[in-house]
Amino acid sequence: MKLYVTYGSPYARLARIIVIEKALEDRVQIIEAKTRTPGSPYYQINPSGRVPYLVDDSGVGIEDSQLICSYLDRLDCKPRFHSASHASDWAYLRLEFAARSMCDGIAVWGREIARPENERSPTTLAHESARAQRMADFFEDHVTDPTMQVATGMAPLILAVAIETALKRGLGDLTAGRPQLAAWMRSMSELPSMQRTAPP
Ligand SMILES: N[C@@H](CCC(=O)N[C@@H](CS)C(=O)NCC(=O)O)C(=O)O
Repeated sequence: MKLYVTYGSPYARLARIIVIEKALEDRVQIIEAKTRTPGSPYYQINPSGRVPYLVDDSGVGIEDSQLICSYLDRLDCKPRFHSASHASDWAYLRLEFAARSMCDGIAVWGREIARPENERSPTTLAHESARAQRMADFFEDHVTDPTMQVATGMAPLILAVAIETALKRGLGDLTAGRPQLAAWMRSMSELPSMQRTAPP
């Protein structure tokens, strides 16, 4: 299989983490895609131009980190991050989707800050920065939930990737002044799969 990524993408990082966690490195070739480039050859492979994108052994391509992580996790029929009980566990699901929402906002901030300075929207930056702070407050109160502990689902991985992306892109340390989130993040950052996929 081929997994198309960029090394700065938080979404592609989630797929790369699952490849490591599920010991799929021999089966999945990681390929760097050229995104956001007019005429990129990658658009012939994935017309949306987004990463991550997985092409399976029969040549069928699927996009979106949510689908790709679920697919990779289930290859051995022993999903560790997509348990059947989570599928209807609303207490867990609301945390997973809150983490996705936080990650989406941080990705928007990252895209905006990557533009030339005269093309950036201060309104968008301020809006996403405030959202990230509110979401960090929310998770300060929820990271002690049993379902937020390592290897119980996608929610902890998404939140940890979001927080590290914010730090890397200059949005700041969202764990500062939030002791529970800081302690939780320290243990998440020690995971080999997090360390081996840290953005350049
Ligand atoms: N919902 C998608 C989001 C993927 C996404 O937005 N990827 C960004 C990188 S962080 C991308 O490929 N952008 C290139 C583009 O918009 O052309 C997922 O979870 O995979």
